[in-house]
Amino acid sequence: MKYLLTMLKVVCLLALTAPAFAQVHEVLMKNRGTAGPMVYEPDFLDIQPGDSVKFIRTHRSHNAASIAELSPEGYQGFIGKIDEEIEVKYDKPGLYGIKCSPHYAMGMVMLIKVGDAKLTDAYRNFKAPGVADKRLKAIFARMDAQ
Ligand SMILES: [Cu+2]
Repeated sequence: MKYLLTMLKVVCLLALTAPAFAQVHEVLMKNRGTAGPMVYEPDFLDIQPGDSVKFIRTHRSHNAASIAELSPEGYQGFIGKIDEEIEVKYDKPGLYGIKCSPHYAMGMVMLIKVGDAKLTDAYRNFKAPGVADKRLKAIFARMDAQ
């Protein structure tokens, strides 16, 4: 019993002193959401370096891929396969744009803010195709309002 109590104390102490664990944030890929057709939910994430984002196949025929123009310098990016659930780890601070390859112009985009990152003119002036542009600007406006 005494041993058990000691162990419990050790476990509690570890839990209190351990650094915050890296989190996995889930994003749903949907044909329709509260913001309309072809959406990621949520369309904006504010995460910490070391965290991951998991793209969940809620409906079919979607993927997640980097938007090269909306990525930090030197970022290699990724292109998920259609209907593939992928988990992407973000180590470096910055703003990362995500698009669904087949539904980019229909506005299926989102933005991931990792650590300390500010919107630059390069992001603001970028012109995305179709509805994506409107939705990205709406995300930027929400960031500005924070
Ligand atoms: Cu899609």
